[in-house]
Amino acid sequence: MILVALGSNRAGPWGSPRQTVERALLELDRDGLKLEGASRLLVSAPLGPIEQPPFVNAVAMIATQLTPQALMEKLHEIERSAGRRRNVRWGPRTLDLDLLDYHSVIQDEPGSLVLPHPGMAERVFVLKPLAELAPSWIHPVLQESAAALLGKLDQAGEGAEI
Ligand code: PH2
Ligand code: MG
Ligand code: MG
Repeated sequence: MILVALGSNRAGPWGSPRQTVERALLELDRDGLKLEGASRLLVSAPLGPIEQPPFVNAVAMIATQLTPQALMEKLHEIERSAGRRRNVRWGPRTLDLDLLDYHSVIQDEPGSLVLPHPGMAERVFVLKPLAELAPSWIHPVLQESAAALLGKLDQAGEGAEI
């Protein structure tokens, strides 16, 4: 299973954050990528050190023959088409596409793509849509399901449906 997290909290060439995430889902279904499923779109308060607008988040399940690195480059290309400029770390962005899991591959070499995505198990804005899409997906390192990991987090006020 290949899982991608989507997030947007700034309007761009594809429109509002919501329109941007919807368009990104279409982009995940072309050019060698096949969209196999997606969660609903959720609105969540921004997590992190910077004051910024709320995010629209979702999680998608895709299929592709691309390697993890080639897929990551493809995701960056889609981010760029959506107007993403890489500047402030964790700052507002038109589109963020994070590779959460690639067929349960575990890799963590310095300077290379880390899989599964670090920190995903602590983030309601990732686990909530993931638990909706694939509740029995197992975190390759922690060996716990998306639903179980979500159950451990405080979800108060997070991830309202839009
Ligand atoms: N992404 C971040 C930082 N903070 N907060 C929410 N709610 N959703 C996000 O997608 C998000 C965030 C950096 O990628
Ligand atoms: Mg991110
Ligand atoms: Mg990212």
